[in-house]
Amino acid sequence: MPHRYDDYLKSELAPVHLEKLMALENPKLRRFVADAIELCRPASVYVCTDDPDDIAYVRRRAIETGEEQRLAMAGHTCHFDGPTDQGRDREVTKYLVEPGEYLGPTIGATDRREGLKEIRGYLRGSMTGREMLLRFFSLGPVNSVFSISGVQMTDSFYVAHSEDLLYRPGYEQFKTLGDSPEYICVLHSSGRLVNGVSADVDRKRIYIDLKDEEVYSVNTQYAGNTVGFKKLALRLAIRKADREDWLSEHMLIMGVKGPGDRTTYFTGAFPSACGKTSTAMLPGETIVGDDLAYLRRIAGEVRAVNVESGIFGIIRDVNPQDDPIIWAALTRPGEVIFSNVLIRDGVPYWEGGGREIPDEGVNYSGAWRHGKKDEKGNEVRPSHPNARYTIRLKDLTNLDPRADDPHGVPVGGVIFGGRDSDTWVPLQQSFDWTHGVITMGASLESETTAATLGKTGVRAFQPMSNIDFVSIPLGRYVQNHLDFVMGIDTPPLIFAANYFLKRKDGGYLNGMSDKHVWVKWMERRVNGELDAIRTPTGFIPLHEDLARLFDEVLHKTYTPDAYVEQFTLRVRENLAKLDRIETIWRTEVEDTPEVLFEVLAEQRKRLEAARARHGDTISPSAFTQK
Ligand code: OXD
Ligand code: MN
Repeated sequence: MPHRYDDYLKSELAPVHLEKLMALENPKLRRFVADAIELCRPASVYVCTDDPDDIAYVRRRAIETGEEQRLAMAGHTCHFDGPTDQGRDREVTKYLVEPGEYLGPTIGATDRREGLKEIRGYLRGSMTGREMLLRFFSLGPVNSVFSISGVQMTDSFYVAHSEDLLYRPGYEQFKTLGDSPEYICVLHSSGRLVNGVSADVDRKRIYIDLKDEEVYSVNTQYAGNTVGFKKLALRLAIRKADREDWLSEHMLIMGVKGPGDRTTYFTGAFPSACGKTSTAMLPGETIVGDDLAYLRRIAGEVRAVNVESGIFGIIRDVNPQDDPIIWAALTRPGEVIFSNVLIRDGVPYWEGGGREIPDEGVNYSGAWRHGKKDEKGNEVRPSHPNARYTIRLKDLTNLDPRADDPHGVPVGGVIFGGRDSDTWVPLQQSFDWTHGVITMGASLESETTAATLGKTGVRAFQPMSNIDFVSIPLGRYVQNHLDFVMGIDTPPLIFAANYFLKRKDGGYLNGMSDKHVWVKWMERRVNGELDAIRTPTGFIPLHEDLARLFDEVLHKTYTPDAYVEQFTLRVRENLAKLDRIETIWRTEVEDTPEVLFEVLAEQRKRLEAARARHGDTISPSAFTQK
């Protein structure tokens, strides 16, 4: 049945684009698009299908508009975000909630009516003289029980181009929706641009409307704030997962090789810039995804898919020794978008990249030369600590053969890990699912990083590494994790990893590649092949098993002294952490499940009993093998 907004669309869209939109036969979509056009007033509208010509158009226009510049190597481009737009902005990212709806104090929210009024005010006329793009994607493999459709409207060719690398094409899948309203809508405008970057930084807003499943983002370009299907859709997917009884997580997915031809799949939740991508990229193993996972129970198993099909990764420290596969993808012809690196003569440079950084070039601050200071007198680094690369996973040589499997991969283990300099041992396994969800996932803390704006290195509560994105009351979110394995005979094992433990003198206790040994140990544990030592906080490895794996995997000797230093239980720190965690769950979260306090209390009892017998630092040899 024709609607009044159909006439409006007819008057605004060129026939070729109108036809592509109408072919979707989706009334909610037509209403949303008509409203967005009326609000943002673009000069024209371009509807992209999955057709390679449409995709090539976006790529070409990103260069022509100056949002991306061509680099010396074929297919490589660079984009700069503004100096105050270099990370996810938590302060101005909010959920729009109805009066009376309460998500809890840890979750930024604002009144829906007020918020819509404010952000729509900023969007009004924001696309004047520019083209609005419509892009359709599938979150998760196409035509799968996991997949969610999404549509993004944006006036940024850089954003639309990035999405092309990061998500599976979804126009054809959208057709199969018919008139269903079950998909995610995102409207983004970079706002007023000066020298190609969003100028009205004090009017930067990212609002997520929980009622209509719509996301609005304005006056920002940084992909974490604008690429709708990354962190913005994650927030809506967590709501959907809550309604439908599955999990939407900030997790990597990888295949770890065991003896013979065996591959065991793991998911891993690490906060941004805490080793998620480098774990998923361990050499000899296979990557399914490095950032976002949907998990479902299917036929008595936990199965997972990667929401994405590309990587928006931190480029700092990507070098031929530590990340040979990514390095190769970044240094051969092919489609790569670099952002916020230093450019000199068409070549990108970044810190820790293993090549000498020139003394001058161009970066997000404009012309740059060594020693440049910003207006506050702080040194401007050649590349931003959160500078990034965007690539397709299929351009990597280690992509798992099942990465696009519509049934997902079976999950054998779940890893939780944060940036923790003084408390957790480098590796441990929980006693069971509940113990892992509570003392590892829901107790995760991590020092802040450059992936979000604000001070770095501050210890922060990071349950499941997902705190920035949780969109339901936090207690309910944890309860969903606890309930998730109901009816599953052998739930995945849960592990806690800590790559960032330090000695008292401040040096890291582990090398960057040690994590490879840890995942190999986890793989053997999932397959019931190795013993472990039972400590008050979980099972830890035996020295002899790690020594064998260090030799096999890294060809390194792993001494008993190193083992004891790394795996000594720091009782005081663990008790202090329990205090912090319990206080947050008790005083800041209203709907904490009672079992969380019981499990934390049991952990406290075990730690206190161990301290009474052995003191504040306890060597692994004090505990028994099991
Ligand atoms: C990301 C992030 O970009 O979490 O993945 O910031
Ligand atoms: Mn992330």
